[in-house]
Amino acid sequence: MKLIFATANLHKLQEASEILGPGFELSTPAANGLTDEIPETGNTLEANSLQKASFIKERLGADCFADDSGLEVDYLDGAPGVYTARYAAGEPQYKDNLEKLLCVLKDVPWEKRTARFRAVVTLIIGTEVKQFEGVLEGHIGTERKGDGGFGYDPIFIPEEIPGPDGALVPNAKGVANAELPEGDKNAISHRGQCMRAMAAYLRSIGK
Ligand code: ITT
Repeated sequence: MKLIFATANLHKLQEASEILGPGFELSTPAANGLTDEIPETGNTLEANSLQKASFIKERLGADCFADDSGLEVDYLDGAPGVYTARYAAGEPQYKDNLEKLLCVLKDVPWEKRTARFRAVVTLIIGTEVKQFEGVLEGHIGTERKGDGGFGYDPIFIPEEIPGPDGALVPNAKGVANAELPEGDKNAISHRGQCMRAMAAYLRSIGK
């Protein structure tokens, strides 16, 4: 099945392709000739996710989906949340955002460093609009670890990880998302949950 993924984030594209597998052919707006910046002016993940997918549907007329995701840190009352990609000043790189968060949480003890990744995926098929949500619970670590994944993965310590038989086990060693094999991150991640729910929905409507 062909779908446009309304994103400029190639890490998200790579993860989604991996999770959805060979039955799906994903492409970006840019690969379809649309290089305009996709607007993202809402105050919630739901609103931004819908805005991104609707923009692509209007411009390209094709079936598509969008992901809006963010990191909610309890000590910061849910920030950076919808502003996760733009947490540090200016036009931040991943490392700027991550360093700012480590700095802000510098003296905060482990038990108060709870956080979660949340993703909202909006799928537009014909005139039908459907949203899927995924949540990954964890803690913000005190230092960067690993070089897999992207964004905040080097400082996100998930609560549970896949064990040797694939079943989830407590993350006793405090492994960061960025230290997990790609398949393990996708098995637990907020985006993985959304993509699998979206694929199940598409199967249920015979797509
Ligand atoms: P698009 O809007 O083009 O899809 P974006 O990177 O701007 O790409 P968002 O507005 O949804 O995407 O911002 C989400 C940010 O949250 C993202 O840039 C990362 O910093 C972070 N993030 C989301 N999912 C993540 C993950 O699986 N691992 C690490 N960081 C993640």
